[in-house]
Amino acid sequence: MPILDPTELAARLPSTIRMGTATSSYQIEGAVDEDGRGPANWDVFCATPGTIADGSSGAVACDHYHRMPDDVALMADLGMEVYRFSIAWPRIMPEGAGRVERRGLDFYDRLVDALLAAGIEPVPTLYHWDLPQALEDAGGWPERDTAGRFADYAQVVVERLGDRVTRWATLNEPWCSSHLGYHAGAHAPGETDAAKAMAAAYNLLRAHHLGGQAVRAASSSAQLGVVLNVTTIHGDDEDAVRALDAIRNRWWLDGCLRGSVPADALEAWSAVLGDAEPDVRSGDLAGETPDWLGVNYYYPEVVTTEPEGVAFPDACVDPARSVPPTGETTAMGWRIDASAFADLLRRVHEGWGPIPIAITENGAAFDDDQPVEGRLPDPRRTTYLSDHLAAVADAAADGVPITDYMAWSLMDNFEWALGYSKRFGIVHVDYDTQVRTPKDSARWYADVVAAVKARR
Ligand code: IFM
Repeated sequence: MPILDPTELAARLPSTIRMGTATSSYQIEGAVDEDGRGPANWDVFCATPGTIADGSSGAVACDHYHRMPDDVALMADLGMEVYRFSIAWPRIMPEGAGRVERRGLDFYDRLVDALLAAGIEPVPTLYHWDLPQALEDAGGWPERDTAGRFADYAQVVVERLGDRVTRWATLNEPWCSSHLGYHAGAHAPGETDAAKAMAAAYNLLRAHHLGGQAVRAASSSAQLGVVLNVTTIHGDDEDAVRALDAIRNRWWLDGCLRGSVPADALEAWSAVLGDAEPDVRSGDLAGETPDWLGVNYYYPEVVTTEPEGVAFPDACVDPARSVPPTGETTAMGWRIDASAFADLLRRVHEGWGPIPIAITENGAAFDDDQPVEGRLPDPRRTTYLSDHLAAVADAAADGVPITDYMAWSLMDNFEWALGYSKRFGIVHVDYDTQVRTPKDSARWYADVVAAVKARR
């Protein structure tokens, strides 16, 4: 579709939708050795040869730790209303448990104050993949104990910031932390063990529930959320679609919103354990029903059972294999399909609603040019955002209660195993000088946000 006129697009969106951007700690902060921060699993993973495409790490990233006031001013200049960032557990509890590092808390305290002063709502995520290495050494997410340590950490953070922050997300995309980290070996800690990935996935559900209880205990006004990267799955083989859907979507939606795991996923987990049984205990998921759900959407999956299909990174999804995309893709090689986004939102609402849904990430990496005299045209990213915002408007018009849209990402940043080679930002970052330049997509997006605000 052609890029929509910002006013026309804003007129289709709910006038109440709050708009902004999202980032995460390890991807932007840098300053990994400052103010008492302890080592993270990603520091160790990046130091392992062959793990990161360009051999880089998040050691400097966007240097946001030192440039935070300017980055908040940049968001304010763009008219943003909401900002989802994550808190680095290794800054708060450098050993993963016990001792609290006051200087780590102080940084987020300043960030929250700066955001509020700029009229931007802070929406922190408590865990966006940077686990204290001490906990990874103790077994990481496959260990039950890690979920309890997460709850302790959540309590400390919410006690400090809960007087000013209302909306909290426990976890970001726990599917990645479990399946990419412990099965595909593509994320920290780089393991390739299906049984560990499933135990990690289960303990992340427990962490959401235990952490959620801690959030509510620490702040009576907290609005609790969790951020899931669920997606639409197509394919001509029903069993294959169901198998991937169980692990990718229903595990997380049922686990977080209903306090149960799907029977077919449990069966698939049992199958990889041989004689052992999954360690599932009564009351494990009986914690907290979230007040809101964060949905991160990038692309739909297409599955096949044919041998030419490619193995998925998920554990336990036999017989599903991935059909490689044809047609236009982003620089990540991901399909572009905005109508699948609207379908996903309708499905989540119909199947797991009613719950307010915040779009907590959506965006695209493309091979941008360099800025010239402060301008950087990025029409493909603007088209992607325009099409996907139109899909959000369609879903909202069908009754899906969508509260927010947060573009991924505020600025180019460390794209995990792909290093700095993929740029998702609406703001360009020159990693040599740390100069930020809003791309044309940021200018267009700022006009959409202004037009939404003008409707109120
Ligand atoms: O950069 C990531 C982010 O950390 C989590 N969601 C997907 C983004 C793009 O890959």
